[in-house]
Amino acid sequence: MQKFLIILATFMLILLTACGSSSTSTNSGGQSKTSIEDETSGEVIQAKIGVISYLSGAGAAYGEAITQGLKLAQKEINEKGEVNIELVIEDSAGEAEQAVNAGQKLMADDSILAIIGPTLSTEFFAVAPEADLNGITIMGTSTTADGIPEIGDYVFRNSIPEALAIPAAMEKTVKRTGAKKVAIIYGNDDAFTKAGFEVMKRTAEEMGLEITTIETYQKGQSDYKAQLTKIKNTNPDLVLASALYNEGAVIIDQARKMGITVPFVGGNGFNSPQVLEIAGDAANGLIVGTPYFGDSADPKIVEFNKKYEEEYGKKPDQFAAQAYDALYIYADALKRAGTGDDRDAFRDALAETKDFEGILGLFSFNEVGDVVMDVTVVEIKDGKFVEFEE
Ligand code: 1QQ
Repeated sequence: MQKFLIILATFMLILLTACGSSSTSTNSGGQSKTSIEDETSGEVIQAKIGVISYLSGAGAAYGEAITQGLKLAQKEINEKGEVNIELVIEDSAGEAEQAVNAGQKLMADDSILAIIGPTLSTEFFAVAPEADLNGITIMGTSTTADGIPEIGDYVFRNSIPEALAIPAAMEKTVKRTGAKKVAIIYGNDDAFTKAGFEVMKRTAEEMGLEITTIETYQKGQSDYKAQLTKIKNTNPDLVLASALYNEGAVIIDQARKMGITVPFVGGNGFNSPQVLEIAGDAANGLIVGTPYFGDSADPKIVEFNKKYEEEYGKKPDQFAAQAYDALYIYADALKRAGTGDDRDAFRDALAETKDFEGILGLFSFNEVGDVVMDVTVVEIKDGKFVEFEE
């Protein structure tokens, strides 16, 4: 019996070790770890970056785009040979608790220099204070709620806040349509959708627009008829919707089916090809503020599209582009830090990022670690994202 128990325990231990880690580690570009020293001797700087991403669940296309953008950048950066980045990728499933677990695992690993992600502001607000306390840099590539960089000195993002994106889209839309009455719908259980709502309400008030009704929904809801009926009855000139694509695309689809034909204005979460995938032509008339327009004639974006398509067989979206730039911003900081194993030196170098030329344009952090960047407004017309026509 004792023997059997020992065998069983050994077996369990092997099983536990095998299942213990769900993370994937990639190290393309192939620099050998043993030959790596710091920049002063002209050798490659080695760094391990933890990534927390929304890779499974209803909004997994966000995380897929982000990790693909990161991996493409990783490959290029490593090929250049100045720095060699290894990515340790964890899935957060869009859940704050899972993101915290992933974050703790990465923070506890001394070989991890810094973190990228998590994807959603809701997740980021749960993880970033702990990263800040632990003195490890964390940077969001898609987190757009107010107050993210203000969490602490080690907290950054390269995504434009809704506070910039939404007013830009609202102003252009109101100017073109002459809208006076707006209805609002938003998810009241998510940091990003709530932040977007606050910006919409504030901006509508500042612009002197009449808010006809404010409707809310919850994550995972599939029937929005009650909310949309109320909206329809108030006869607005515009609908302001603060939603992630997985709910937002369903909302706009149901709205069109109920005969709500007015334009929709949304935030960053709507700038995903998934909106077209889910809502099809119903998405026509959706207007969003974004740092990225994929069909831009900018040679940097044309080139990025080409490389991304070669690698993944599809066009990149905003989330892939932001992640791609983010890893280049990290690589740039690494070079200036001169080492890949000093968390403080890396933070200080990153904070000094100025006029970095990414595919999203010139990029700098302001004094709190928030972005200084231009907003583009795009709209869906004839089943395609196009630049907003004034
Ligand atoms: C946030 C967002 C989402 C759209 C990220 C996918 O902006 O949660 O802040």
